Amino acid sequence: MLLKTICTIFLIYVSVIKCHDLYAHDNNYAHLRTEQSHRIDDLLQKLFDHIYEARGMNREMDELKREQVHHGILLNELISKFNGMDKENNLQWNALNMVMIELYNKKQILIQNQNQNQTKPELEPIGIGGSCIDFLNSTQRGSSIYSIIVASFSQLPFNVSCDQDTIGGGWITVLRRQDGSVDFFRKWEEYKRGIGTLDGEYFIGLEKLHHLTKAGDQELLIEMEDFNGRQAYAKYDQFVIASEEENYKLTKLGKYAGDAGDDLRYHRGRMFSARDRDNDDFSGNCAETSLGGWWYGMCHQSNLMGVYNDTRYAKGINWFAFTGRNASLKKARMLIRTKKP
Ligand SMILES: [Ca+2]
Repeated sequence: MLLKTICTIFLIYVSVIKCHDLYAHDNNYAHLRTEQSHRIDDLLQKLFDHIYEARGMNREMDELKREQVHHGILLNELISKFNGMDKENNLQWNALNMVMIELYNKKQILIQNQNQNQTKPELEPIGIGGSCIDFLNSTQRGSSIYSIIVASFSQLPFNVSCDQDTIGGGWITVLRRQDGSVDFFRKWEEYKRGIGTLDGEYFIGLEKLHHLTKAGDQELLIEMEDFNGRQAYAKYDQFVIASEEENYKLTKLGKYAGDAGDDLRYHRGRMFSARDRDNDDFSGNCAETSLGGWWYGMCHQSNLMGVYNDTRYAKGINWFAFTGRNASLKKARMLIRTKKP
């Protein structure tokens, strides 16, 4: 009985323990499920958050893309407007630039005059004009070096040698031959730019000559002297040299006056030629055979840029009616003057 009782108690004890274990196990299981569920909830929440965030980012991206397109359109509009304004701006810029250059030149002249007044008070200010004739009444310096501006050539002034004494003055010296100190058998670019110095043997250069004469309001004076001291002159009431595109053609030559003979007439309508630029009507190159540069035809009646004191046929400084072709002039000058209206 006791044994039965003990057995019964033992069985009951085992059952209770078991039940307790089962209960505890059930409790743990429930707890785990709850924990798992929370984790899943957290994960889901985080996932939703990410999705929400991603959607937000997509919206921002779309907005950015729209803005980019909008800015692109604005930029294109600005570029086309800028291109449209380009020409107008250029004109305004050029005008502004010209004013700036003018101001700069005036400032330079003021500085130059100031310096001259400080160092050489006896000299008149040089000043700037468009031609030697502009200085006839403005200064007492007489024949000298002056600065002129020829706007079509450059906004910057350049110096010229003015003769204010011969036949009323106002002459720009274009060519001067006097002692053979300068070689005049040159290439095209040198005739274009100019040769020698203002106070010596000199040629002003075809480019300046073109710009000075293209308006057709210049008269031309040519003075000459031979080695026997004989003097003569030729004067024309119009003188025009074309642009380099036309090879500096002598396009216009006005009425002749003088006692040297009308020996530039033959060269009217002819282009300039140099040793490296044959524009003449001769089968050979007149510049090579006459050793100079001129408005050669076949080849010349005058050759003022020939070789100094060269008496060989047609190679010297010739003026046919005055020297023939076997004598060279001792002195020769070409001068131009703006005609009075
Ligand atoms: Ca030729």
